[in-house]
Amino acid sequence: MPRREVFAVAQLGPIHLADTKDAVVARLIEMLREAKGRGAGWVTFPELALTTFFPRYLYDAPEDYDVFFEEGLPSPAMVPLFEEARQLGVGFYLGYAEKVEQDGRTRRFNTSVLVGPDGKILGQYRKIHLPGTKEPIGDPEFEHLEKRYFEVGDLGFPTFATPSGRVGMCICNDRRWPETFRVMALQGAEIFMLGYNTPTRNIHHAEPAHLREFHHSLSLQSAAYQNASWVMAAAKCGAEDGFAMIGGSMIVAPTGEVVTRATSEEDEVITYDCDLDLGAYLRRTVFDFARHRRIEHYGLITQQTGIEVPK
Ligand code: CDV
Repeated sequence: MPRREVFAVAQLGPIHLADTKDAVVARLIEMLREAKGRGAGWVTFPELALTTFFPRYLYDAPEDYDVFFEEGLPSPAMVPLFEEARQLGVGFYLGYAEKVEQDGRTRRFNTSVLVGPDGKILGQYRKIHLPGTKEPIGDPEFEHLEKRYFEVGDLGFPTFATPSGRVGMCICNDRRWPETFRVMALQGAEIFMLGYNTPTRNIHHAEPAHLREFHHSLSLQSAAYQNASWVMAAAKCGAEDGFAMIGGSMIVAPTGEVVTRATSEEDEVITYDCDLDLGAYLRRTVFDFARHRRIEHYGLITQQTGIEVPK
């Protein structure tokens, strides 16, 4: 009996500073219903899906930026989404800014949560590869202050058993680092879910616009192929108060092929009927990790971060 499941990716168009969380959640619910109508059992929503991409702005006092954060799970703003998903029997991935009392102090993370089709919280992931800076660079066009507002995630790259297969989560910049996906694949992940907010202009250096989408796609396609897993990638995109972000939400098969891709920079649902045994076949053959990996030669990957040229 082949294992098949329809997965949906719900891309979000812009969320402006003036937009309320209630209005955003209403948009998420509309897309959830559309996904269910197309037979989807799971929906992947973007990174920081409840607000504008606030790390582009400089705030000093926590009371000025706490409005972007969620406390509790579900937070009050999330309750209607959790309730609707449970009633529809649809599982989902949702990115949000998390504020939590932990280890005797207030901590803030760029987080995603995985909720099962029965409404049960399966687990969280806290973003590890935080891009940008802690201090402003002084150019409002290119500020990206994730290191200011968030701590590096402390949960590793966990994976979660679901009725549709084992799911691993990551967030945006994590997709540029192959270690992210390999660590999840080594735990048996068959489906990677991720949300992203990727500025259309590179925050590091000027480059041709087409490279932004190319590198996004390249990262996801190689992650899918090299780990024989499905990738569900959801953008928040379009111009948020004039700050443009790429779309390109997509579902990638374990062969590395993009099987469906969003065409707009607005709210848009894409779906695909995924054959989960396709990945299992590749993991028994070309990517049979147990037979072919040579860990005795991979030590440097966990022993050093930067380049150290041998003497
Ligand atoms: N939100 C992100 O993590 N954005 C990064 C940008 C800043 C490079 C990304 O990888 O798309």
